[in-house]
Amino acid sequence: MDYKIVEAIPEGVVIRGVKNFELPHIFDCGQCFRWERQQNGNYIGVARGRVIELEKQGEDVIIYNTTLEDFSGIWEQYFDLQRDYGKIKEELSEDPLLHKAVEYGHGIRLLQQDPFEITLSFIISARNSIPVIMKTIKRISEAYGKPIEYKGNTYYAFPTPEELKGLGAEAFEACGASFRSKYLSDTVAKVNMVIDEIKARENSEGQFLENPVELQELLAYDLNAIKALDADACHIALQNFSGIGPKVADCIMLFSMGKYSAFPVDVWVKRAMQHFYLAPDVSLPKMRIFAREKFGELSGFAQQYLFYYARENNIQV
Ligand code: 8HG
Repeated sequence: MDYKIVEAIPEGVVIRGVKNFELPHIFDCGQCFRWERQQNGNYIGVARGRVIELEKQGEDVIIYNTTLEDFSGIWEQYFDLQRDYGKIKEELSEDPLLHKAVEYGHGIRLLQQDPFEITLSFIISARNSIPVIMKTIKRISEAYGKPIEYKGNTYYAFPTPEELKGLGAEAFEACGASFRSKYLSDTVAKVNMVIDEIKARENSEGQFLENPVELQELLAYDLNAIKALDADACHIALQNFSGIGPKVADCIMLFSMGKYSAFPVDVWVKRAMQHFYLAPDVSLPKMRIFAREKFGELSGFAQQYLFYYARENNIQV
């Protein structure tokens, strides 16, 4: 556990005695797209249908615009505060090469984000840059998500599957998703198919178990069922959606499904691996296998320290 206590204050909550928690490391390390740095160094973000603002003061982290109830129901888990990142960093730092990247991003934590939002977000990430990914997600949210007022500004929640139901590719094209638009409308349709089917079956008791083949097909696109699979099965299942290859599947399972053995290899991680460990001609799948054998259940954490280090330092090979 990486904090001591949490207390209510009039503006929100304050988490005291927080360790391994640096706002720029967490929000600028590539895992999330809906957090914006403010001039005073605070970050305002939209997550789980809410807007919150974070400020770090010494060993305390203040969350504005929230309650103790939401802290224990949402934010404690979202910020992965139960985990001891000191222990993870200690283990990873045994490797002298990784030590440098861990030191650099010492306040990184992996957020536990929403699977539907992250699935669409990382479909958008394919062959894209982070500022453009952020802009596209913002436009989709503005067009279809619920408005939320905070400090005189309007923010927009990421839309639910129901709010996106029936949209064709052109709707996502209008938000800037370009060639990924078809993948988005396809994925939204499949997720809604599952939701509708589960609802229908709940209404007609008993039928649920009578059609096992159909049920299997259905579960193939059920993000909750996919999240419950083991890491390798999860990685395969996510690639049933269109627009999801090995790299995007790794990001989705790492950032929203708690699969910490995932090791997404994008251009930055590739450069970092080449810089620290490998010859330049190793293929991406081989790099993934090498890293997962080396870092095991901590692969996802190692990947995040490497990604942040490589991107912030603009390392070239
Ligand atoms: O956290 C990330 N890890 C990896 N490996 N790749 C990422 C992360 N975040 C992120 O946006 N990407 C992808 O990297 C998206 C995009 O293709 C590229 C931007 O540098």
